[in-house]
Amino acid sequence: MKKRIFSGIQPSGNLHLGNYLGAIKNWVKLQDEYESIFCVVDMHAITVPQDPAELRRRTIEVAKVYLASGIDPKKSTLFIQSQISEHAELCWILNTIAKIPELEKMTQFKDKTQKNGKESSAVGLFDYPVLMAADIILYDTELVPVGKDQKQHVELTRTLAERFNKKFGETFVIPKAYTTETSENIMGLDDPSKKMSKSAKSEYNYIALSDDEETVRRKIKKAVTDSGSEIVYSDEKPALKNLINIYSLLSEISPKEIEKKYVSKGYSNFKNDLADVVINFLTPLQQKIADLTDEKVLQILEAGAKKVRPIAKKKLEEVKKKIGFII
Ligand code: AQP
Repeated sequence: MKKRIFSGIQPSGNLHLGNYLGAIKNWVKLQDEYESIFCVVDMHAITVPQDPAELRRRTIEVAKVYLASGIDPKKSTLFIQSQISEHAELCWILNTIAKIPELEKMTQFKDKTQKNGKESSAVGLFDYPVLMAADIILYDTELVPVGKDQKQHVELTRTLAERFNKKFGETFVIPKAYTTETSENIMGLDDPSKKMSKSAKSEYNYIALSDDEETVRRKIKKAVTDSGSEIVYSDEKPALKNLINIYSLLSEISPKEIEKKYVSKGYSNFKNDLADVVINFLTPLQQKIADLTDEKVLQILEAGAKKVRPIAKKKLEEVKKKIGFII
């Protein structure tokens, strides 16, 4: 029996290089080895305000990115989170064992409330990690391939699953986060102290997977760099380190080799070549996305929902029985 992996991305904005390099790139490799379930987590997306028409469009767009990146529906199951109501039901049950200080500690919640103000933040944003825990343990997931920014949420998932098992008897598999060096956080191009993010205020924070050539060149040109003119890969130069990481992950050239290649060549040469590397990656991906019709993608998502529904139903029934609900 293959081990099961589960992961998802929110249709909360334009997918960017961080989402690809931190998550999707790993999924594509893992689908041969693991029974893979990949979800478009639209219920997570509405934890911050979304325009309904845009949400619908982006939900399909995220699934297109999965497929165009190489997620093969013959090997992996793809579905939309809100089509399986068990996620929300299990989230509610887990809410009753999760503790408020555990959620208050979550970095993503702190970052997002800081960005938008606590007064205007929804309760759903606070509860986001509990819904994520429900997503994962509903399917007896063993591994969760995520970017490093999500490791803390997977830790909380483990805590909640263990707590439930202890209280009500063995029910959930305890999942592990799966991160590799390619799940390294890709940082914002405008601020290397914060991760690249779909919901960033400035478009100069990220390179969207849908950006055209001119936009990519403009954004990379504007990307902040550190003092000095040498191309060196070092923690003392976080902005440059981030750009070298992107270059390296997209070209499979190691950071050391990149350093060598640009000895006494300066930022401008390096940035021009980085723009070429990014464009060479994005152009075929964008073509594949354009070739996918909405109808085809919706068919794949429906077939995926049909496949996972019985698994989710069975697990939730087990949970309900254990906690004393009459089913
Ligand atoms: N900057 C990043 N570097 C590496 N990995 C990243 N991921 C996101 N940003 C980076 C990984 O992408 C997957 C999907 O993330 P998500 O959409 O569910 O939520 P997120 O982590 O909150 O992503 P964003 O882009 O920052 O979205 P918004 O701005 O809407 O919150 C996850 O595996 C994540 O680790």
